[in-house]
Amino acid sequence: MNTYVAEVLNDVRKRYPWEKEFIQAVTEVFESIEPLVDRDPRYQKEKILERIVEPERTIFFKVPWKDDRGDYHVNRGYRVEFNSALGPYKGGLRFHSTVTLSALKFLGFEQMFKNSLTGLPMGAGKGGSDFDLKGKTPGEVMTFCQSFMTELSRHIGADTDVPAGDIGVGGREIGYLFGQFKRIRNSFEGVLTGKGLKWGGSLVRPEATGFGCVYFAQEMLRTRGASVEGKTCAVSGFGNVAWGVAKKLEELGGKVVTISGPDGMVHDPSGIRGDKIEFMLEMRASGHDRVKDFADEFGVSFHAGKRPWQIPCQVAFPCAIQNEMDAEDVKRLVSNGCTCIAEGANMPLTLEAVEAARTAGILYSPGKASNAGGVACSGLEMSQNSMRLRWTREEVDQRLHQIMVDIHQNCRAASEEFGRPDDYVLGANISGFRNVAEAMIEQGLV
Ligand code: NDP
Ligand code: 2IT
Repeated sequence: MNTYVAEVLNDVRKRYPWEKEFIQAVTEVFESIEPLVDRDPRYQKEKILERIVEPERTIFFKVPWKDDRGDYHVNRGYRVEFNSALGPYKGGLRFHSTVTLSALKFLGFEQMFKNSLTGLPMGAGKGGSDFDLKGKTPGEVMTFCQSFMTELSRHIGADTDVPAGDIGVGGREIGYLFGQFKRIRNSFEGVLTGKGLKWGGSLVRPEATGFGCVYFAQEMLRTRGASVEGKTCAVSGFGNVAWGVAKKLEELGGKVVTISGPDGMVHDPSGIRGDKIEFMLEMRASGHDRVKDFADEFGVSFHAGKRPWQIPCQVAFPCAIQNEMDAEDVKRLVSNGCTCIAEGANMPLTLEAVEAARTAGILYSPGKASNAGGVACSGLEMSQNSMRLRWTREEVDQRLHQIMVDIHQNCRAASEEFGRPDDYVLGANISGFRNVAEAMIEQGLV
C-alpha cells in the first residue's frame, strides 16, 4: 500500500480503535483511492486524507422524554457534521438501538462520497439516536422527536445542515421534527427533506432510494446485455428502501421472492407484488418490527433467524442494515446463480464479503453509488423548496433516473481510467473522493 495512505489509515485505527464500522468504511475507501493518491502528490502535500477523515463538527446531546405513564427516560442524540466542501451538511437521521458515534461516523463518511457522486451541491452529515421505536406509542414517538429537535434545532438550517430520514425515521417522524423546528425557530424553511407533500415535500422521495437502486442495477446489467426483467430477486429488510426496490422491480418485470426483518426471513416463491408490497408499509407502521406477520397474512413460509441469502436468485438487493451479508453468504449466492448484488442499505456487505464478490467477478455496487437515489431526490426537494415550486412526479422521476445513469457512467469511467473496468467500488470511491478533495484544496484551510 502507498505509504501515505497506509500511515493515515494506521493513525485512524490507533486513534479510534473502538470505532469498528468507521474503520471498516475508511479502509474500503482508502484501498480504492490509493492509485489516485499515488498519481497526484497534492493530496499528500495538503494532508487531504488526514483532513477528510475528521468530521468538521460532532454534536452529542441528551434527549430526555416522558412516556405515556409519566415515567422519565433519557436517550443519546447525535449529529455528525462531516464535511461541507460541496454544500450544506446533508444526510439522514437514524433512530435505532444500534446507533453509536462509530455507526454515525461511518455513515457520515460514506455520505460524503455518495453526495458527491450525485453531482448536486450537498455536503455530508448523519445523526440520530439510540432510541428504539419498538413498542412505543405514537404519542411517545412525538414527545421523543420534539425533545430531540429541541436541541438539534440550534445546529441546523436550510443553508447549514439539512437532515432527512434513515432507519426508524420516516414520514411521521420527519413531520414531528419539522413541527418542532418551526415552533422553536419561527421559520418555515427546507430544513429537513422527506417532508409531507402538502408542506414542502417532493413527489417520489419516499420511493427514491429503492427506485434509484433498481435503476443502478439495470445499468450494471445492461453492460452484460441483461436486465432485471424476468429475474428472480432476493431483497432483505422490509422498510422504506426494500419497499421502493420491490415496487420498481414489479414495474420492470423482476420477481421479488424474499424480504426479511430482525425476526427472520420470508420466502414467497410466487413473487411479492401488488397488495403484498403495500403490506410492507403496514408492517413497518405497526411498530412490531417483525416480518412473520407477512407470512401469516399471505400463507407463505417464514424462516426464523434466517437471512435471504440462502434462497437461489439472480439479483440480490441487501436493503436492511450494515454488515448483513458476509463472505459465506456471497459464495452461496454466487453458487446458486446470482450475478449481481446492488446495495440498497449502507455498507451491508462486510469487507470480506466485498472481496468475495469482486473475486467471483459478479456485478457488485457499493451503497454509496446504488443507494444515492434517496439523497439525490432530497437534493431535488431542496431545489424545489428554494424555488418555492413543485415539480411533477414525471419530472422528479426523470431527473432521478438521469442522476443514477450518470453516477453509473462516472463510476465506470473512473474504474476504466485506473485499469479496473467493472470495479464499481474503485470507481465510486475515486469519483466521489475526487470532487470533495478538489473542493477542499480550492477552499484552503478547511
Ligand atoms: P427502515 O427503518 O424503513 O427499514 C429498515 C428495516 O430493516 C427495518 O425493518 C429494520 O428492522 C430492518 N432490519 C434491521 N436489522 C435487520 C436485520 N439484521 N435483518 C433484517 N432486517 C433488519 O429504514 P430504511 O429502509 O430507510 O433503511 C434501510 C437501509 O437503507 C439502511 O442501511 C439505510 O441507511 C439505507 N438507506 C436509506 C435511505 C433512505 O432514504 N431511507 C437512503 C439510502 C440508504 P429494525 O428497525 O427492527 O432493525
Ligand atoms: O443514507 C442516506 O443516503 C439517507 N438516509 C438519505 C439521506 C438524505 O439526506 O436524504
